[in-house]
Amino acid sequence: MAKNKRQKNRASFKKKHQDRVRQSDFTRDFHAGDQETLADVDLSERVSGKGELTRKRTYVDLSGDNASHLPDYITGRVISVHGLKSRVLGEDGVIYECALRQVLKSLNIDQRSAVVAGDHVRLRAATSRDGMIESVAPRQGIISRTSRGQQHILVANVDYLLIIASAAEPGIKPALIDRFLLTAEHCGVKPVVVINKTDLVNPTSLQQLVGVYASLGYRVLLTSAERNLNIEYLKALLHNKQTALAGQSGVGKSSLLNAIEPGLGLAVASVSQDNEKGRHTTTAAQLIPLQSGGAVFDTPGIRQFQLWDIQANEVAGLMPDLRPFVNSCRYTDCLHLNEDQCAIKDAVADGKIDSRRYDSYCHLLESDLLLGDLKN
Ligand SMILES: Nc1nc2c(ncn2[C@@H]2O[C@H](COP(=O)(O)OP(=O)(O)O)[C@@H](O)[C@H]2O)c(=O)[nH]1
Ligand SMILES: [Mg+2]
Ligand SMILES: [Zn+2]
Repeated sequence: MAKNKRQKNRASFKKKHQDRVRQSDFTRDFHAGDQETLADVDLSERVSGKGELTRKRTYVDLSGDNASHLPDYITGRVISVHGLKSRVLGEDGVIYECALRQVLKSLNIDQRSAVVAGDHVRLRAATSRDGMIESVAPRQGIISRTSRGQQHILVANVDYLLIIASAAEPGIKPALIDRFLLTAEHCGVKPVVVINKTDLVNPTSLQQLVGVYASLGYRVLLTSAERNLNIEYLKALLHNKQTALAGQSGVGKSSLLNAIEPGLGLAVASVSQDNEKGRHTTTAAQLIPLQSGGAVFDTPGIRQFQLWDIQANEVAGLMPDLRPFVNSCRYTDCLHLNEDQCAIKDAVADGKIDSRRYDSYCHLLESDLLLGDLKN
């Protein structure tokens, strides 16, 4: 049976999650003239003190309703959710298979995702391995996707979205990176771009792309899991952070994690066939605690991520390079596609906006958000 005296543990558990988070509108400070080096981007203060307050609130909720005198309550973190069962890593280090209290199921918490990977919960242990989730703390930094028009939260309480691409095999797809960046902006989660497999290309071929992202204030990290390049840097980045991974299959996500923490022993080179018969047939996210502190979320669902509630006219505002121009178009409802006297198209023509980024914008708008509308 779990014990009663949990206060101390609870306090130390809390500490891990007090990292400051990014102010969601930090990129507003961006000016087209700011040319920052990669190192500057990394070191610059792009976070605010907002996180500490909000995160503290999370814990007041966990412990603030007379839980302390009730026996056998344990706080924990949801590792994964499978149907009605959740695996929860308790503060005592035990993994509990948990059911969800009926009242929670019926509560409309964040649009039907009653409990998701990454949630901080309080559970009542029934046995040494089973328990019942009694409450879910308010969430920070959620990443969600849409399925049949409904929002599904994939992970909760994340600090970073680590967007992993590969320089080759598969070749780099900047439009996909842009799409994930938009996801991060929209979800208010700080993005970091990792370009792996740099051992397969001449690094100068990446310079232009990396330069554009760096100038937008996005942190970019060039890695090679194979050659152990920048692995220590990545490790330091993930230290004590809650990080969701995004990136297509084969770019080296598992390889990078294994390089950071060899003990993880994640399967490498898994192909999509494996997924169909393998352990994780669904898009269920899984939390992987790191020894160094912090955790990584393997989130297969992010691959099919859809921009669930972004309006077409919001997209430019979520792109830091387009944002400064959106209010200068002739039409207030300008979508910056075929309209005349469009400040964004002018800026592209003047070289103030990278034309590839603008192409990404157009593609995203036409393929994802407007669907067939434009053709009618
Ligand atoms: N050349 C090279 N190959 C890599 C690198 N990282 C991973 N790979 C290979 O890429 C394949 C896919 O890696 P994996 O980690 O399973 O990718 P995931 O699907 O994103 O998890 C495997 O064959 C790895 O050995 C790298 O930095 N350089
Ligand atoms: Mg993998
Ligand atoms: Zn316009």
